[in-house]
Amino acid sequence: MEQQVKNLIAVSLLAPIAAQSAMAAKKPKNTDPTRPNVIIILADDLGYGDLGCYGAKNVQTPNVDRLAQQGIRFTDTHAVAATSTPSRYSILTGEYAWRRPDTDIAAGNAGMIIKPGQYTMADMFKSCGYRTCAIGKWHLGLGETQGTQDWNAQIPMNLGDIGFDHHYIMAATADRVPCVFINDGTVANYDPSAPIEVSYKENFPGEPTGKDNPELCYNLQSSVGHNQSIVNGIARIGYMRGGGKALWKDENIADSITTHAIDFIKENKDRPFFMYFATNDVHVPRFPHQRFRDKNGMGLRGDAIVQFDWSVGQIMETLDKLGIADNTIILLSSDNGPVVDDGYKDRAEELLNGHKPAGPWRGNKYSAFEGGTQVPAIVRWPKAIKGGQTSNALTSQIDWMASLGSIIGARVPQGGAPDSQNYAATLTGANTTDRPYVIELAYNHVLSVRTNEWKYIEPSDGPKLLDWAPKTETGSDPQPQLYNIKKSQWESESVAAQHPQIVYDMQNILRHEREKSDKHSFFVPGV
Ligand code: NG6
Ligand code: CA
Repeated sequence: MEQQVKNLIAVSLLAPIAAQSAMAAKKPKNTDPTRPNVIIILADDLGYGDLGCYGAKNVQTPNVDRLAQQGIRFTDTHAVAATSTPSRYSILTGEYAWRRPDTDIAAGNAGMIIKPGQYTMADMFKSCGYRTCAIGKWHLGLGETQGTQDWNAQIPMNLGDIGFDHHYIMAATADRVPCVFINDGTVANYDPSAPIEVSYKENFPGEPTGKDNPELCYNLQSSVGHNQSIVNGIARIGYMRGGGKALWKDENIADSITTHAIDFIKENKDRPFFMYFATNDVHVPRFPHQRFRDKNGMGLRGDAIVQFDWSVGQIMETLDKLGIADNTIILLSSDNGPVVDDGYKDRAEELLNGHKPAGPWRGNKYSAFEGGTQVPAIVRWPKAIKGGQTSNALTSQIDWMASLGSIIGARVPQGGAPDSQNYAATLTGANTTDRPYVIELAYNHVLSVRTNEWKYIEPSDGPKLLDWAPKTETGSDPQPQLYNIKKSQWESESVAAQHPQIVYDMQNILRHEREKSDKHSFFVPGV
């Protein structure tokens, strides 16, 4: 009897939800395969080897693994750059970041790097009737020029001016001030009693810093740098004052952005939408919510991966409940390769226990070696893509814009997305055609070229290791380097001397690509 009552209660409680989702599932309005919803899930510093479906053993990622099982897992996809700002710039504009001098890792008070005149991925979707949004990490500047933003009012130049209908973002990274979310151009939860000031030059009088007050860094301590303003017991890069109740708590960032993403999906369930969902995970400071802690043996870095997987699962579940998963493309990837110690004492290095964040590749974030730009990439679109596929095609995130544009029939204006090529057939598994070559940009501005068989790294004079990111190989060498990737994924011994013709051909690719910058109408800031 008691059990019956319990069942009854359970059924009656579930009924409205079930009815709702059945209703939604019955007739999703957007079933047009030429207007699929598109969600880009872009993780931060997530490595090729950090996911179960890419071989990780020390951490579980069941949601991402399921996404891969239901779609295509790519094994040779490259970010355009080995750091965030240039990588994201390239995804969102379809232009190689290295064509511009001002796309290095942006400060939290950088001016907008993509100016309103430039054609963006968001413009492209908007032109086809999509509702567009960006949620999470931005790191491409806000406002007109560096350091001139008034964080206490609407920031006059923002993502709304480059095609995003809705935006809920952090200006840069979680380790850079200002530590507040910005909702459609104004600080979210703004606290008038605590006006916000930001400087990347000097501290505000009387404010504690990580350098002078390490005892106030009760949540995480710095290992390198990260010794300026302290927010939530964690010292950051840059100085800020104020913020009050608008200041984020690092442990709530994933919840906050995931909730906003779910709300956006729900609001737009009946019309085509494009969502750029850029997580803070697994970038430093890694400080995930308590409920994701201690689920794996790798400490905070592993917990951040678990938290990322949770966010992905929430988005998948939302699509399922609304009955719109079938005609939604999810593209999941990372902005650059992984890094273990990136400036906070989170024990990531000592707890790896055999885990290889970059999988089989040499180097990591920042590096000219493959680990700098080799990223996981998964595409799921149940309506049009058969699940369970693995594609070994050589692909680059630079082509997402033209490829997605071709799927939705966008007419890209002349000069728009100039480096992006249409590889929609590869992206959707219709074939496994390689890009003829992929260009990679390292932190030290060195360019590399990958073909299906070869990897060429141009000569440079810099140090072999970054002094501020321990164990990070730059890939620099004064000699040109050539590796046969087909023979060995690990770039161990350069065979440049044995293959002068191939070195020449690879150099020619770079020369040819660089010459394009002089000839055509690439966007030049300030002109
Ligand atoms: C570096 C930071 C690093 C990270 C990186 C940007 C130090 C010592 N290191 O300067 O922690 O913030 O910039 O990462 O400050 S990215 O993924 O956004 O490009
Ligand atoms: Ca990154």
